[in-house]
Amino acid sequence: MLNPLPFFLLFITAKSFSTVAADVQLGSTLSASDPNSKWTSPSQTFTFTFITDPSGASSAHFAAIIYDNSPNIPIWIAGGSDLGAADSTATLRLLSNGNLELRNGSSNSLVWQSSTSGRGTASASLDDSGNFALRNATRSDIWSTFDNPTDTIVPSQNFTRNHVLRNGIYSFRLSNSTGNLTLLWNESIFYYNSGLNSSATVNWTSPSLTISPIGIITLSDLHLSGPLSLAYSSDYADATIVLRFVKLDNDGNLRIYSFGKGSGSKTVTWSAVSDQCRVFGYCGNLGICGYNETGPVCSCPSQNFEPVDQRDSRKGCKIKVDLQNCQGNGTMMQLDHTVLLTYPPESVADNTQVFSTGFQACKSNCLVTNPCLGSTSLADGTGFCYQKTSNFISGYQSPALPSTSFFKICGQPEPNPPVLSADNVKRDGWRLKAWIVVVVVLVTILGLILVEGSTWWWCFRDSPKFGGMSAQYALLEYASGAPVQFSYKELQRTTKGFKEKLGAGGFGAVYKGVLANRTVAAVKQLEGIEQGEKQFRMEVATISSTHHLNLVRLIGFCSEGRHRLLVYEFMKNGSLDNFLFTTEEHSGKILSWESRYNIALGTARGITYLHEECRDCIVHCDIKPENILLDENYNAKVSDFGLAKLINPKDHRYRTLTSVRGTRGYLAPEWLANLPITSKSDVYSFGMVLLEIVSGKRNFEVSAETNNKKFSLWAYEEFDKGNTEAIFDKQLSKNEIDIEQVMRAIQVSFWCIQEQPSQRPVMGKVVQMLEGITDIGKPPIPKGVTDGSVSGTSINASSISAFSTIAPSAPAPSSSSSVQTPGILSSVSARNTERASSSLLQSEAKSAL
Ligand SMILES: *[C@@H]1O[C@H](CO)[C@@H](O)[C@H](O)[C@H]1NC(C)=O
Ligand SMILES: *[C@@H]1O[C@H](CO)[C@@H](O)[C@H](O)[C@H]1NC(C)=O
Ligand SMILES: *[C@@H]1O[C@H](CO)[C@@H](O)[C@H](O)[C@H]1NC(C)=O
Ligand SMILES: *[C@@H]1O[C@H](CO)[C@@H](O)[C@H](O)[C@H]1NC(C)=O
Ligand SMILES: *[C@@H]1O[C@H](CO)[C@@H](O)[C@H](O)[C@H]1NC(C)=O
Ligand SMILES: *[C@@H]1O[C@H](CO)[C@@H](O)[C@H](O)[C@H]1NC(C)=O
Ligand SMILES: *[C@@H]1O[C@H](CO)[C@@H](O)[C@H](O)[C@H]1NC(C)=O
Ligand SMILES: *[C@@H]1O[C@H](CO)[C@@H](O)[C@H](O)[C@H]1NC(C)=O
Ligand SMILES: *[C@@H]1O[C@H](CO)[C@@H](O)[C@H](O)[C@H]1NC(C)=O
Ligand SMILES: *[C@@H]1O[C@H](CO)[C@@H](O)[C@H](O)[C@H]1NC(C)=O
Ligand SMILES: *[C@@H]1O[C@H](CO)[C@@H](O)[C@H](O)[C@H]1NC(C)=O
Ligand SMILES: CC(=O)N[C@H]1CO[C@H](CO)[C@@H](O)[C@@H]1O
Repeated sequence: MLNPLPFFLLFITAKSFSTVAADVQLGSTLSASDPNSKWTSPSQTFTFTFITDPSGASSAHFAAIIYDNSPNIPIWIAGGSDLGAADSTATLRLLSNGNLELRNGSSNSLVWQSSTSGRGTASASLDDSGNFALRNATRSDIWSTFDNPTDTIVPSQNFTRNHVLRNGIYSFRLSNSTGNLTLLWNESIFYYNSGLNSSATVNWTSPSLTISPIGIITLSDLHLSGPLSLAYSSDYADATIVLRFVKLDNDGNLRIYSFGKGSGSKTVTWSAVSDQCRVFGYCGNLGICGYNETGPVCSCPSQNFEPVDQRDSRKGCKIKVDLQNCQGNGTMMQLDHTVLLTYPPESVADNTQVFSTGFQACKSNCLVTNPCLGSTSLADGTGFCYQKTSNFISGYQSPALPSTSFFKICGQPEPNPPVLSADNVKRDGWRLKAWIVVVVVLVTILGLILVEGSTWWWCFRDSPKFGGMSAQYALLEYASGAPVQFSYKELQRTTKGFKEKLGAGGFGAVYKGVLANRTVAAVKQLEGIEQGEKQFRMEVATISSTHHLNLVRLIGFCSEGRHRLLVYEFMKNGSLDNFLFTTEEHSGKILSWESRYNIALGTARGITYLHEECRDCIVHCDIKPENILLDENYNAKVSDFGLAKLINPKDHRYRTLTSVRGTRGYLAPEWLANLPITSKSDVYSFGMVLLEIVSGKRNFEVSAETNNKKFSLWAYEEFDKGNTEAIFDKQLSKNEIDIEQVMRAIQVSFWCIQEQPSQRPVMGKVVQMLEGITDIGKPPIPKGVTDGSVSGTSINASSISAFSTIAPSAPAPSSSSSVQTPGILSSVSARNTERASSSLLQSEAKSAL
């Protein structure tokens, strides 16, 4: 007779294990040649089986855990996608000693193993979370795929600082000290290092990164009361997404992917490095990264070089004639709009690697220096020259880059054949003209400086009154671009006691002044600044170190007691709004389409420089027609950049002012939704301005003509109907309009005002789109403008939700310590702004120059 007790026990055991069922028995085998051999999770969400190379590059087989039986979504690969390649008869065995082994069928050679033999493995199972674990008799994990990730993280997987994602030469880790997300090339070069700016307040003990099921990358720690959000996927909280995961791709970028139900394909919803060419070594040694219509492209610097592998341009290039066999015949080959990135970065302290010199000297110095393989001359006003001696050089070419690079070669330079298109030819002609203008302007300015300088010196050399000041106005100081410090008295005199007011911006009133050397200047009296003297000077230094044709130049400053003033170059033609939104009586002020297009392009270039190319990158935060000034030639110059950081967030006056600005319709939705402010917020504002440049109407204007809808929304509807003519300014005469340019501008503006920051292009891309270098797809409807009118200083909840898709249940996205004061403007905390500008821009931009 059966003893009832063991039977009962058996029953209990089976019952309690049924939730984790689908156990894999020791001795089980998966075989690549049998498509039906697989281990599945209890509800069949995940499957452990053999797949063929997901990239399609080879015929190799991989033992992988895949999602939803879909071979193109492997979330874990035995040995990783580089070392785990096996043949078509390979097997994966869970041996009775507890080791998991992948062997090639042909040679029986070991490809990969879990190294868990003799550690008491009693069972193994694949869970519905996607984790495959080997467990001992008391069901404690001995080894698991979550603890040994390859290149992917899925929700419910904890990624700690002991873990690494790898793909090829790239790896991803959490920094031990700061909890930052770091991406490395060859285990040594950081090209992305970004996280929360809270290192000062958090002592990380066990930081752990997760991708939440609604699509937010969060960081948790024992010390924190709750997880902190680091990155948002563009479709976060979208309920139709069934799986999200973070993956380190083989191009070195870390991305969040979404997999929608029934869509069968994955989409990218966030990338760590927004500019793929900024991924170190993306194009290999001596490869140059640039963009064509479809994406990043790798090429060789010139025909003096050849690809290492004809079939894979990412493998890099080699020089055809070795420099060592070239005594005396070396020359420098010039590449415009190119920077060379090397590792280790040249040390600014070492004046043989980085120094200030002219363009020609930067070229010739390298030619006579050994070892020097190339050099980069920055044309951003600093005149810095970087000498490249490293044995790994990675280049980046973009029409928006103001720098020129040189490669040392043997013999005559043989440039790459130009990509000839009618468009290019037109642009080249235009460029030549632009160059002539630039040269003429420069010569004129130099002449003027000399004449004025010597006249001035002649007049005042004997005047003791000016003796003290002359040092300040020395030519040398002007040439170095250092801002001049003025006394408050001096500026009072200059502006005749602040008499002639030019306007009142968000940061204070602006007055006209005439400097001692008769230069007309605009003097801005800052309000609401409570920063210390030192901080103010630092910001002034940052602002004045930005030199660009399309940025208003800072001449000097004053910091005395509580007075804080900035002195800018004076713009004859005032701000753009005066020209765009004029009434009939000033019809003399209508701008031609050509000027408008140049203003749009100039503005975009100025902002690109602020975002991507200057040394301390800046998010403007307040782009609007009032802040775009025009010189006598109607060149656009962006003003008021770098000021957002100076304002004390506790100053209520400023808040009020900001909220008034907010009503003007240029603020990106993330300002209202308390999301991090990034350079993409500027892109949004630029998009609104661009639409206004085309239409001559305020984007938030509501009238009967626009069916009582906000202009920007109505404009999209007309555009969608194909009725673009309705959008552009009636005051422009039809025959002078370049319809192709207008169409481009309209489409670009709709891309820029997309609600999701990640859908908006970066400014560099905007420049390329406007120039017609990059194709522009049809923009989707910008949801953010569908509702509208945010009025007054208070914004009600309904208008916030209309601006964002955050479900009410979604956790409030918060930075560690942003001040949670009631009212919408708590989001405009300087901290947010600072984080935006530092984490997203500096880390990328500074990584490898
Ligand atoms: C196993 O086979 C694959 C595909 O043929 C091959 O690439 C790999 O080098 C082999 N590995 C070993 C260890 O033999
Ligand atoms: C299983 O592993 C856990 C943790 O390592 C250990 O405490 C336990 O004793 C092990 N059980 C057996 C049966 O070895
Ligand atoms: C991840 O970490 C959290 C908190 O630290 C813990 O509750 C959870 O069980 C962990 N998940 C896994 C799969 O280890
Ligand atoms: C962080 O520290 C842990 C344990 O000390 C170590 O295993 C890990 O490799 C370190 N990670 C980095 C990125 O240095
Ligand atoms: C990566 O680093 C190792 C050791 O530092 C070096 O030997 C190797 O050449 C590097 N790889 C490349 C592609 O430069
Ligand atoms: C972090 O650690 C340091 C040194 O152990 C300690 O002085 C400091 O108070 C800690 N900070 C926090 C926020 O716990
Ligand atoms: C852009 O470059 C890629 C990679 O070289 C190429 O496959 C693609 O066809 C190019 N696209 C265009 C429009 O030239
Ligand atoms: C340098 O160039 C000249 C003319 O092209 C050639 O005759 C000479 O052999 C070259 N010298 C070397 C060292 O290559
Ligand atoms: C006049 O003085 C200011 C301040 O030093 C300087 O920036 C400006 O270039 C000078 N103008 C001329 C024409 O020299
Ligand atoms: C703009 O500048 C030009 C050139 O100095 C001048 O002729 C024109 O009158 C100015 N326009 C306005 C509206 O001030
Ligand atoms: C960590 O990230 C913050 C913010 O992104 C950045 O300011 C800081 O420099 C990073 N830390 C390191 C060590 O690079
Ligand atoms: C780079 C950056 O923005 N760092 C700031 C982080 O926060 C501390 C104070 O919390 C500031 O002092 C840093 O300047």
